[in-house]
Amino acid sequence: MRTVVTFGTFDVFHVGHLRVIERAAALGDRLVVGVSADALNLAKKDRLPVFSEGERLAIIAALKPVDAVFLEESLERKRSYLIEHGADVLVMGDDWAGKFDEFDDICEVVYLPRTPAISTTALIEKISGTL
Ligand code: C2G
Repeated sequence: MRTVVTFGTFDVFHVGHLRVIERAAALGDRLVVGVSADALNLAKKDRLPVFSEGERLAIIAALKPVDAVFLEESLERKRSYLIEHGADVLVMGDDWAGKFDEFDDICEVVYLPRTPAISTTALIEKISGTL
């Protein structure tokens, strides 16, 4: 049983999120997703996500390729999350390329290319512009 773990905010869920989840799941037998907490986003990005952590966890947990979800409360706890969830592979988008190589002593680290031309920020701007 090869367990894949990935992390993300997944706010205003879109097809770029879906594609990375599908590609992550295809790298193993079981996919566990760490969804970043509202407080973590506020601290790191200076704004709260549009959808709350409870809503984002519910959306991710309902996806067919996802076997389990957990709340990512601290960026500094990645190593313990990986151990706790039995990661054989850590998958991140290539916006994080090289940033998690330190975990290659406990699991394989894979960076996947982002889906072009779609982002939560662009969607928020597009929607705000139409109101
Ligand atoms: N993604 C993608 N293509 C896009 C947009 C996003 O492949 N067009 C991927 C990202 O690379 C990431 C995942 O979707 O793997 C979630 O993206 P974000 O919600 O932006 O996640 P982020 O805020 O970078 O994660 O420990 C990391 C934190 O959880 C933050």
